[in-house]
Amino acid sequence: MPVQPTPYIWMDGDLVEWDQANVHIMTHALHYGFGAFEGIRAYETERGLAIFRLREHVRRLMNSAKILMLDMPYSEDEICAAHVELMRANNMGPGTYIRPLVYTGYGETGIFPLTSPVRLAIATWTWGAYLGEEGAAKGARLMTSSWRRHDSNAMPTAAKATGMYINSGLAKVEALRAGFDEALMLGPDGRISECSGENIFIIRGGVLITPSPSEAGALAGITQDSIIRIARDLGYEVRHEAMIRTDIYLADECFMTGTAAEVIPVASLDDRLVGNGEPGPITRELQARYSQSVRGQVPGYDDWLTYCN
Ligand code: PPE
Repeated sequence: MPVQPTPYIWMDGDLVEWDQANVHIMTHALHYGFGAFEGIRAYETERGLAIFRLREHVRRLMNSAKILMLDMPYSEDEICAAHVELMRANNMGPGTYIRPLVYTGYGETGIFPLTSPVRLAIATWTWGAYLGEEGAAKGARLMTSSWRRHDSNAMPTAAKATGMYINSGLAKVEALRAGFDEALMLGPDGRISECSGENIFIIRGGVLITPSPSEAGALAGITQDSIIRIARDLGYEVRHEAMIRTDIYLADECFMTGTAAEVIPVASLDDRLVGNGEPGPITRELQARYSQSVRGQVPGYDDWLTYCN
């Protein structure tokens, strides 16, 4: 579905009208994929709209820029303030998704990226259920992709870099064309890394298991981190462990986490039902608790929210 325009896009310090927010065709990042982005959500709370874990997202954006050796032209505080400014200017409401993007702009041409100006833009739009309402409610059907996730010595897997998403895009197309909802990606060693845009958890004997992002070459998900904290606060044991695909076939429960996806149960992998194929009770509990926490309805997680009013 096309994005519904919102009034403004923040571009290099200015609020630019949506239709005017263009770049030149000679923009370096367009040719070589040299950029990094974030996906952030904002939720309605009793105290008004709040951005979920804004500082952690901005920090990860700064870290991605550092890995790419891009000289971020703004400080962490300035970028956080720009997000709030744009949220207010666009008068955003529930279901808001925020996309900051740092990239090499129009300057010199050629692979060497560091002579291009570094640009920063932020867009907001309303984004509903990532894999559809049905995915969130009934669970997603996954397939193991024939595309391997990046080797972290070929692509810096700790960075959320734009060009790296060719890999996710190929896997997603393969999965959807084969009639599935999402792709599970293995790392170069054959162990489970992550999905095209989500981290993965299984539950076995009441214990939550998720691959360590560094070991699995997966993005260190902020939702993954939030779920680990929520699960531990609820008294569950959570472990970082390497996983192979049969661990999912034989798990009691399985779910994916991501900012856009939030918490989505996994119904099956490669046509093997996970459990009985229905979202499991712990997945349901965590899904509900996450949904309440991001909306400021659970005491103890207030440090996660940046209020926009
Ligand atoms: N792995 C990948 C590859 C990934 O892109 C994301 C986020 C995650 C894990 C989860 O990270 P986090 O959002 O911090 O919990 N994917 C973003 C992009 C989605 C898109 O289609 O674009 C997102 O969820 O915003």
